[in-house]
Amino acid sequence: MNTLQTFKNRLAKGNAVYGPFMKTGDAAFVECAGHAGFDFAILDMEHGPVDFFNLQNLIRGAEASGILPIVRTYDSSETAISKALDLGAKGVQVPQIQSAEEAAEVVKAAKYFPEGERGVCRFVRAANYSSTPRNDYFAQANEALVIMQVEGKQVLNHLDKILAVKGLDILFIGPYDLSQSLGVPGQVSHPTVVEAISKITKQARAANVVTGVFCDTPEAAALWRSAGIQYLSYSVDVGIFTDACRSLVNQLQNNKKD
Ligand code: 3PY
Ligand code: MG
Repeated sequence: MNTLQTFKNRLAKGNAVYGPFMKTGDAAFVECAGHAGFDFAILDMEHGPVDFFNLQNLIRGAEASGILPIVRTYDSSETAISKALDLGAKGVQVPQIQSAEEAAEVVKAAKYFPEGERGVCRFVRAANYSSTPRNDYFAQANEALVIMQVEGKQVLNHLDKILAVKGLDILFIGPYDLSQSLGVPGQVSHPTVVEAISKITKQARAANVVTGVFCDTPEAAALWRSAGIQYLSYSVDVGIFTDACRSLVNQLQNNKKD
């Protein structure tokens, strides 16, 4: 069972955590990932078809199978962030962070006073619809993880300022968007992209900020784990299912005729 606290303890000890992106919008896939032993699932509102009504069922699926529900918001707006948290996400992962100012706004939207100015409502799923005593709820809500994605080469010029933003828990590197901004779209193992990811990782580790990255091969996961990245988002539900189908089809087509 991955509770938020056990998850944070593992990161604090330097351990790795693994989890896929979820794009199908079907809670069964989230439950499969949880029962299979992944640590977290990123419920994707940026590139997936998921809406907020659907999102709450994905979060229920995560809770039922012991996997930590993180929501990748569709953007960095206040509603995108606070609605995901209201529904019970244990963390938000915000794409395309461009500046320290934007990063500070994200923290403000994700935290209640005194760390932020998140819009207040305690009649929400995250507060058991008001059953959670109010003081407990506001304290516990401020524990949710704040993960920010950097994925453009322009950001590299002021990464130090983003890393200094109070309330940032994990700096996540998006290799696909990064590859595009470096002029090699989709080539996530291109030397320029690998060099940029290594540089960001070193800078973040020097600032004592936990890093995360997306990978879609076991080799990339091993490479980035050995570079000290701890939050490893491994592929996507639909990609994992496609790979499993392809490998099965290959095996079946190789059956000998009797
Ligand atoms: C990227 O690689 O751009 C991401 O956002 C992670 O999949
Ligand atoms: Mg991206």
